[in-house]
Amino acid sequence: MSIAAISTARGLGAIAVVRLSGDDAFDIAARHLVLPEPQGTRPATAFARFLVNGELLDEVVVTTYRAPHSYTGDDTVEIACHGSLYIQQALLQALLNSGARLAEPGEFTRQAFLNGKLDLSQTEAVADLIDSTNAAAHRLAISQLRGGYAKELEQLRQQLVDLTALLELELDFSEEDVEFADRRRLHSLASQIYTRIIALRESFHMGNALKRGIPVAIIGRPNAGKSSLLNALLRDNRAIVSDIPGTTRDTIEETFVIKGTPFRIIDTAGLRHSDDPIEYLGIQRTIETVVQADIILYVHDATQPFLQALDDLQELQDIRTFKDKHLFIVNNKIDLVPETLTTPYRTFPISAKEGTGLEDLTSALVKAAQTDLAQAPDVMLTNVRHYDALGHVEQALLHVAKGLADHLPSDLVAIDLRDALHHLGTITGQVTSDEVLGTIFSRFCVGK
Ligand SMILES: Nc1nc2c(ncn2[C@@H]2O[C@H](COP(=O)(O)OP(=O)(O)OP(=O)(O)O)[C@@H](O)[C@H]2O)c(=O)[nH]1
Ligand SMILES: [Mg+2]
Repeated sequence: MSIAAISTARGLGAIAVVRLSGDDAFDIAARHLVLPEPQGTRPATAFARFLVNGELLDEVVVTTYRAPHSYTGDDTVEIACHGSLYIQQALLQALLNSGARLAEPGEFTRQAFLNGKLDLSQTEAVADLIDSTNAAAHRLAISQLRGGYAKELEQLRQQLVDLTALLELELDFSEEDVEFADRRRLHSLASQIYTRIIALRESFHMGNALKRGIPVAIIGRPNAGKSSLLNALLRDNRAIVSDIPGTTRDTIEETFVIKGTPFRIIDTAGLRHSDDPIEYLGIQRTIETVVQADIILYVHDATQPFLQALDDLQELQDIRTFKDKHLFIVNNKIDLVPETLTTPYRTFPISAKEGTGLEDLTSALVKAAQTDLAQAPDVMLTNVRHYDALGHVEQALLHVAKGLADHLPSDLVAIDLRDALHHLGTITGQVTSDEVLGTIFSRFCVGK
């Protein structure tokens, strides 16, 4: 059985590509394609005529891939035709009439996974690659597709297998009542793996930030101009701006890219003590946002005493939210108060209303992101599913370490080890369920 689908974007284009893959792909294609006669010594060309019921539908370019040397690992034919919607559909329909089945979303990639061309984490990287909208996300997806990530997982798996083998050795000996000395070695091996997993899981924050945008929280008193700043940065009237304090009651989130770096900028409810329950909830949400942000822009209204800002910052400092974060003071409304403000923090004089001072601020954002990136590990976790799976591995390893320390019998410890291996296997797809595969491949479009 073969599958077929239009692989280029829906709609009209100069050229469209129809992909056909499976064990009878070549036969099906041969029913429609007429290749030009070889002329003298001219090398074979990829041009062909595509016929439907003996009539010329289009002149096309054909690329053939013989199994296993194709994306899917099966025989594959890619037919590039003219992009007319009619031609695309008629060509696909002809292939379906000749015995192919319409491919489901992501089915070509699923086939690649089933044929062992890609592991599961790599198929997810393919989806990320297609989704990537900026340089940073693109770099991450490429490295997950090609780079160290799969190797890292394989090393972890190998270490877990080694640990299991050592433990089984102990099992064999225990019958002969040999005092097995090397539990310490087992323990140190287990904690090595554990440390590595913790580090990988910690990289998720940065990996995810790069994929979804580095979180930037805009905070400050009501009416300071937070929403105006968001709009100015986005060059758009995304958030409602008004002179009524407490206009923004819930967080508003938008992504934008500066110099290839994605930021996720979050406008929040103004910081103040409020009796209004909805506003109060908004303020709680603000504090959560601050906790998750990498960069904090505290917007100060230049017409107000800076003492206010110091109070707020002190209060937030007390709940220990600023640790390891970049904090910038944005002194807004300088169109009203021209004199400069000196603060103990990095301060940017701007007018959100008139759009002045924004370049320095955006440059500082990019620089802060680059500083963080420079410290980022080579291999980064970007996928929530993997993050969760590694969480299970981490738990299982904790049990292993505890079991070893408590001198539990080896067969009990082995159960937790197998559990760890199982969860690690779900990432690469060595262990998998239809449900998980279904969720992953439903992210793809038809034709990929
Ligand atoms: N003159 C001047 N007015 C500004 C500037 N930025 C904002 N404003 C005005 O200040 C008022 C409050 O602006 P918002 O952006 O709604 O302030 P906010 O901080 O989001 O306020 P809340 O959502 O209520 O917490 C509006 O009337 C804005 O037009 C500025 O740079 N200069
Ligand atoms: Mg607002």
